[in-house]
Amino acid sequence: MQKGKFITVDGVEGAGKSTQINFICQHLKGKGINVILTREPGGTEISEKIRELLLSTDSKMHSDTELLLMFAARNEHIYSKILPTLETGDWVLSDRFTDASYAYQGGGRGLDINRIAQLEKWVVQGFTPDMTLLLDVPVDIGMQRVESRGAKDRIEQENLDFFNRVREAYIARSEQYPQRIKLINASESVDNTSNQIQAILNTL
Ligand code: Z5A
Repeated sequence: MQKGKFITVDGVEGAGKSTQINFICQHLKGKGINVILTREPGGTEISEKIRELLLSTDSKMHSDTELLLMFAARNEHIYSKILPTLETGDWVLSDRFTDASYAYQGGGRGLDINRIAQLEKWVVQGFTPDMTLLLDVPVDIGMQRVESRGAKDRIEQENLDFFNRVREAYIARSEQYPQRIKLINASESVDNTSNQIQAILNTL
């Protein structure tokens, strides 16, 4: 039985997830909430190994393999980390979750949404975040922010069209699930984004 709350943060590259996740963590801790920080793909020993495979530039990967590996990592993450933590009453804050598969593999790669939904039904089994903060930024702005970071991983090497499709898919999901997915304008300053997030978190 889930007791803690499950919050996810998602968005295109350079939207500021990592930056804002630290802010959210501090904000929740300040309210006396025990929260653990995790990420996808990753979060457990096995899922982090799958992440390495997924992001490595060493070899090409079939899009279906990519989707299946995302869900394999997610399966491990949910059942060995997220659910056991929520059962203790602690909260879980995850940098990305299933929405990313719809956005990147569905929108970006153009995979059939029904197949993603089938995997979601199998692996995630109706378990959804209590709240998803979707940081939205135009792709060119996001890319400029991460430009100085150096070597790109396998997915980061995709082109502008790919990331524009990813962004559109995220926005479409926020329109489909407006109660859960809170669309946040992340194109302004870090403080501006944090203020929007704080106002939303206070409604929880
Ligand atoms: N992926 C997938 O395809 N399918 C799935 O199901 C899942 C994931 C779960 C790894 O994710 C990849 O996996 C990702 C999607 C795919 N591929 N891509 N691309 P990740 O989350 O680990 O990697 P990421 O998307 O590359 O995250 P990121 O680039 O680190 O983005 P971010 O966390 O949103 O950005 P940040 O580090 O907070 O900020 C970037 C820079 O911008 C940094 O210098 C900040 O100081 C700066 N920044 C942040 N906010 C601002 C504002 N407001 N103004 C100016 N500058 C700012």
